[in-house]
Amino acid sequence: MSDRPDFDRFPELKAAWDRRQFIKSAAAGTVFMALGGALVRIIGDDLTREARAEKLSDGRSRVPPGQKVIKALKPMGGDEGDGKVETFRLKVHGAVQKPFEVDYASLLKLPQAQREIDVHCVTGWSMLGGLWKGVNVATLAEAAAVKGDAKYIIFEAANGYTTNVRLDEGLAGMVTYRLDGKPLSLDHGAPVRGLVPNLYFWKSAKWITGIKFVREDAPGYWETRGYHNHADPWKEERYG
Ligand SMILES: Nc1nc2c(c(=O)[nH]1)N[C@H]1C(S)=C(S)[C@@H](COP(=O)(O)O)O[C@H]1N2
Ligand SMILES: [Mo]
Repeated sequence: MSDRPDFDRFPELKAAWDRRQFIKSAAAGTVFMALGGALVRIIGDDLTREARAEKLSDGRSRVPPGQKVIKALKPMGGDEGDGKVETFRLKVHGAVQKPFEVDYASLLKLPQAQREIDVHCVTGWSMLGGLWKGVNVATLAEAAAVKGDAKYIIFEAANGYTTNVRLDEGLAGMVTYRLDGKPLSLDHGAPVRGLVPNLYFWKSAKWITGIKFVREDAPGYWETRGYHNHADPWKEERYG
């Protein structure tokens, strides 16, 4: 190869060169390493590599920069609610003409949605292609007759957790009680959690209790603790 340095003259460049070749072949997917005389194939991270090549309809890579694809959600903790369908209530309120509250049975009587939504955790993992069932935020907004001057949505959860999103981005979300056909487990927000696509996963409130439409933005739990106010994974808006 022509750009290979002359290692007799520049021995200090050898390590960097080897590393570069390694990274190039890793990007191509297959890595062979000489180990004690034998060529050993090192299995790359196929899930991440394959998904990286996929494009969303608007041309963005399906996997945002700096993310690694994993097969299942990781429980990331938080101050849990009681997880029970019997006590579940969701309040839809704020800048709306018809505020209302639904229990679990009433939530199931609203028009239901089933959507494939990728999630991206700020700590660096993504889970792609989960099939989430629930009710679209847009459905709840319509039922509540959101006022024209509402600009943001605050998702409210058990024990005071909140997260703020722009109105249009929140309206693209849902409240969900089922992932891949199974009820949510307690650590993932049972019985119902928020789910906001295209923003880091902390914008998806577990153990949801309310959706509040507001005129003024109000940074939430993580947003007031150093996380980015907007949280676009493709712009790596991780920290504020
Ligand atoms: N109510 C509530 N929702 C929450 C959180 C929380 O602490 N409390 N943590 C957020 C963060 S930081 C992440 S990464 C995701 C994690 O969801 P998971 O535990 O289902 O993976 O939930 C988000 N929703
Ligand atoms: Mo997180």
